[in-house]
Amino acid sequence: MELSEQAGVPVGIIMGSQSDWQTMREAAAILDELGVGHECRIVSAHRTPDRLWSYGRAAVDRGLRVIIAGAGGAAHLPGMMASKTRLPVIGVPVQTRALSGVDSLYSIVQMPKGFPVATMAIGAAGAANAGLMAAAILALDDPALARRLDAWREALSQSIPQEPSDD
Ligand code: RP5
Repeated sequence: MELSEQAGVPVGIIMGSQSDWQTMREAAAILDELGVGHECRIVSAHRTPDRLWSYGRAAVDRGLRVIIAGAGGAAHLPGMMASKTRLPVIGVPVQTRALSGVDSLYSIVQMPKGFPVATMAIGAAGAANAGLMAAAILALDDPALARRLDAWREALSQSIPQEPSDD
């Protein structure tokens, strides 16, 4: 990855491993639906710490505005990224086999004062909500995106039936 190149997209989706993509693709799918540009990268706090550092250091200058970071187990990626950039970082705890993602959640959520991570739910729902949260942040100064997000939310509400069925 050439970090001197401009990202040209507002959202960076980063994850600790290829194995996180099945979860993190939910964030990318929501951003696709809402027409929000994003890039996806594997950046591991433990396996590629130099990549983490250079991604975080260059993030603002490359034009990124929000970072979504997903990781599992000893999930230090979101917190370390938050320590390296002032951009809002949204953390997604990836579900793990050993501890069902509670390990990921605890690794992400309990940040020390000064370096917040907006922590989502464990797993796919958390990843999708991370995409929605990133869109909501960007919609604050993007009226067209705000309208698309409102319409997305309304469509979801309309899809919920009034009564349960046996099907
Ligand atoms: C973390 O370790 C990753 O975020 C991933 O969730 C977990 C397992 O990684 P793999 O062993 O599948 O590459 O760093």
